[in-house]
Amino acid sequence: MRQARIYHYTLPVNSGLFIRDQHVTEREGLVVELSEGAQRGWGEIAPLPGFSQETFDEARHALIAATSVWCDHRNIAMPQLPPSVAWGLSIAQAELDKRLPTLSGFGYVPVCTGDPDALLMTLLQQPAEQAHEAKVKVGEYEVARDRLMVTTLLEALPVLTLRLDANRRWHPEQLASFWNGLSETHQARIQWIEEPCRDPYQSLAQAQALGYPLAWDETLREAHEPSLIESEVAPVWVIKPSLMGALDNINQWISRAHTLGKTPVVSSALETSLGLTQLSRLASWLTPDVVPGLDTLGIYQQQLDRTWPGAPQPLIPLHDQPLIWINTL
Ligand code: OSB
Ligand code: MG
Repeated sequence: MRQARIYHYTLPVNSGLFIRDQHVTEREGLVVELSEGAQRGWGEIAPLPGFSQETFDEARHALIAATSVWCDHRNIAMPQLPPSVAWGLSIAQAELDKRLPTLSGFGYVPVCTGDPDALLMTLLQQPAEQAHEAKVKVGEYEVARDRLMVTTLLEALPVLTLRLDANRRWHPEQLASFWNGLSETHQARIQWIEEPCRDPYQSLAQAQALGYPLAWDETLREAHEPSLIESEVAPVWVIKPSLMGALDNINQWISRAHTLGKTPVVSSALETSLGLTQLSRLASWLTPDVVPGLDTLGIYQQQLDRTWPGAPQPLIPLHDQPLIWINTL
């Protein structure tokens, strides 16, 4: 017998660093629990405002309909579902089938919250053998301020390399001024710049002109000519599963990246500790050689259902969240 349960969580967050254009103080999402005989699997469905195409209500409706199909042993048309729903259901199914390995590296690249000293403390506490990598969100303040932050970090820690993410906030001239203002040795320690400009063709043209390594994130999820995302000046693809769809789909993105010689990097879309620990397992499984971008648990005041090792927030059980649906056939 198959059974599906859906929980609805609402958790306070402080997400300003990641969702900069909206004032979000609460993160709302669903957890689906699939069971079949003694096997069980869980998945998180949480559209991210400002990034997901679907709303929370659309996701909830689609999830309820799809769980009925699942309980009925019929095939779920995954490509027709909103990405967050397809991802959550497919990862719950993969857990139930024991296809998602339990091994998890729990590695992540720390994000600079704007305080370079706090980031340096975090980096110095990391195991010595772990590569010194960090991510800096740029483009919110003046170019000179971003450049000062980057050079301060690079000078403070000579082994450090940085991933930069502008979330499309730079004009091509600002990007050029930022990049040309760095010394060549500092440029060589920038792993990549993620989505520098509003128009991806500007990011591409500037990568060709300036020679910085470009990473695609938002652009991967928009319909564009393959020549744009496959361009050799963009060696990195940021993979955000809950914005991209079912596990099969994620697998295809990662294989396509590998085939093209690109680096796929698993990254968070502000999941709770439940979703985040699954992303860590996914990254250890499918992209074992790249440290994933999962330093987002800090926006939460609680952990949900599963713990991230070393995280300070108290754990709250899933069963304390309202159960909004049970589906049994
Ligand atoms: O642009 O990569 C982004 C988190 C939520 C929404 C968008 C983004 C992010 C992150 C996650 O930056 C952290 C990471 O990728 O290292
Ligand atoms: Mg990004």
